[in-house]
Amino acid sequence: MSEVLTIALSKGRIFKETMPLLAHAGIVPKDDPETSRKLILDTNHDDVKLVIIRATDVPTYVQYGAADIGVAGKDVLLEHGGEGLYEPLDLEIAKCKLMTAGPVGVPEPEGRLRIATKFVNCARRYYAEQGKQVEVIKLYGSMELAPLVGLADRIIDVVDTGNTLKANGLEPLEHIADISSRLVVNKASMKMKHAKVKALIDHIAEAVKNK
Ligand code: PRT
Ligand code: MG
Repeated sequence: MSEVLTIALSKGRIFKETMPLLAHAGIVPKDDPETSRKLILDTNHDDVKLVIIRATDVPTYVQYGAADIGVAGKDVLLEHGGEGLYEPLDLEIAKCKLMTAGPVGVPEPEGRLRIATKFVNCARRYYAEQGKQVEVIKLYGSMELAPLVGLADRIIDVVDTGNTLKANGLEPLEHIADISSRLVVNKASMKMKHAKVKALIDHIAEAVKNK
């Protein structure tokens, strides 16, 4: 059998928005991860498999070569650091913005700010660039709650419509980065499986351009 190409994806918006791009490359999964409990999905090609994992785990799988290719949000890549990965293509999907946010109309308090976020590396980097002293508090979800209960002065999260912030009495403040999902490739796979990887990147690039 020929060498297998493994593609790492998360369920939800990334899976949904990546499927048309993969379809353009002739790749169609045999199961739907929203209804199947399988973590490894076969496709119409015997030599292409999809692994379905948490969004934040995609760079790790690709970095260690457990997957050859992955699709990850730039937010996740900025936080991971991108070590061991090539990032050859912006897929222009799952777009949003990485922002700071805080309670509506509440000015920044004096002294050391408390920042709640799951993006702790991004937060440290951002405030260091601003020359501000901050305490970064790591959370795994529902960041919007932190300022409401006095856990933090500000949060850093991805924002799309802004409705989640608004529903919780928060407003977006500073723009840190524009976010979209990127194709990432394991550095060894890029060499060892070059023809296959290159063909896939080219097909997907064409699909992105024609969208
Ligand atoms: O959900 P899970 O904890 O498993 O992981 P995840 O949230 O990292 O995964 P997923 O699938 O929700 O998001 C995958 C990627 O989609 C992220 O890494 C981003 O690059 C991108 N993306 C695009 C978003 C959003 N838009 C988005 N709106 N990721 C999350 N959100 C959340 C945000 O955290 C907030 O809770 O949606 C809420 C804000 O949305 P608005 O429209 O109310 O502003
Ligand atoms: Mg989510």
